[in-house]
Amino acid sequence: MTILTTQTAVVLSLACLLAANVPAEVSAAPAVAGSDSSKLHAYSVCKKPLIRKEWRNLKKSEQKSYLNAVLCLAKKPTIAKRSAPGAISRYDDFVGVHAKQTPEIHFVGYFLHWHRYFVHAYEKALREECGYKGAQPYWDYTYDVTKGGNMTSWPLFDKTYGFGGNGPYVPYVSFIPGRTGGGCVQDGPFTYPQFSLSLGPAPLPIRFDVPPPTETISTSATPILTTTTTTSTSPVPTTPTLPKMTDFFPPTNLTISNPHCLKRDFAPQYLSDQVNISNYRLVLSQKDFASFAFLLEGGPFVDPSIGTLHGGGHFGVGGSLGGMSDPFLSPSDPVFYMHHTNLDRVWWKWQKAGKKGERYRDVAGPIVPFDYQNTVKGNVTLDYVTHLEELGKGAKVRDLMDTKGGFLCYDYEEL
Ligand SMILES: [Cu+2]
Repeated sequence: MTILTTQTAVVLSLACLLAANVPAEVSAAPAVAGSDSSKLHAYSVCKKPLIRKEWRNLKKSEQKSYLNAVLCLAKKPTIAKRSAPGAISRYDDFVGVHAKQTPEIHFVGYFLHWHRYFVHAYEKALREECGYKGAQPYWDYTYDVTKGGNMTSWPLFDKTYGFGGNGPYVPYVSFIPGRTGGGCVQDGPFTYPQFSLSLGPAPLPIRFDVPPPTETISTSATPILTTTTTTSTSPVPTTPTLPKMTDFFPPTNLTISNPHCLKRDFAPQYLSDQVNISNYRLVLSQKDFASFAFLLEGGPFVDPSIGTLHGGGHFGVGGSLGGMSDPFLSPSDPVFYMHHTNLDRVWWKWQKAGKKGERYRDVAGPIVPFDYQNTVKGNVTLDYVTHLEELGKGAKVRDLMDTKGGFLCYDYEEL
């Protein structure tokens, strides 16, 4: 046990404050490097974590101030012109940085870490640039899906104390069953032109119809990461062709400014098939990070009969034509942050359930997207560095493991 002198404590608190504004490399991380992470909180400089709450647990005044802060961000000028020259607002910056990095940050071992850092940067911008006093909230869709009812009747989509509802129905053939919208959001705070997006939309048709590489789909009910490789009779070893995000979805030209509305395309049946309580429990029951993250994120290698929380949230709200369903531009919909904060909560919950803090240092999964068998490169380690372009400097995976590790300082309140 380390006993801190008052002076050391002051220095550490200052370090915590500074850590919120400086790159993670200079945060308190070295203090835990190579140490037992079960003692991580003993070394932590996070004394007053922000408490992230479920949307319906916020007071009406808190809901209003959160929504107003998002609108404020959409009115502030961009700072991410290098990554996304077409960005106009600070809100666009987040859409642009996500879009730019989409080919590298999904279906990799640091998918959850990157999105944890990204949501943290967004929460920080809302607080520091738009005067928001609270923490980033989350949306527990499993709760709504279990209760049932029309999606537009759920608190998150309330037109006064929520994010507004669906777009009007637009006919379109897609693999998302039972989609009900597709047009511009009609009510609530995020209607056009009050809320205007500059980047995108992606060219249609979005290629949802591209079949995944069938030989690598696991058909087991339990996700298995050691999928068998196809045997080749050729004496020359060949590098397997891994899928790329752009095989499935067209990237957007980020140099063009094109002010447009936010679209939603609710797919209620799809949502409840994907994020129901049994899939939620299956994710949380995984024993190691590789299986947990693999199943939570979903994708073409996961048995399609198993729902995914990540895909469910995106396509359940975005259908085929909504902002949430474009893997590049999905932060176009402010609901993106409610969804990814919920995924972060699920990870937080899973980490907390580990013995002796072992899950605060458990990381795995490929560096190269879809390279689950490490045929191209190895797995992500605690020293792997990721960044957010203009929105956040390099941070080690190690610094993003614990929500109260010092660089990050927040906790969750559950329903
Ligand atoms: Cu993403």
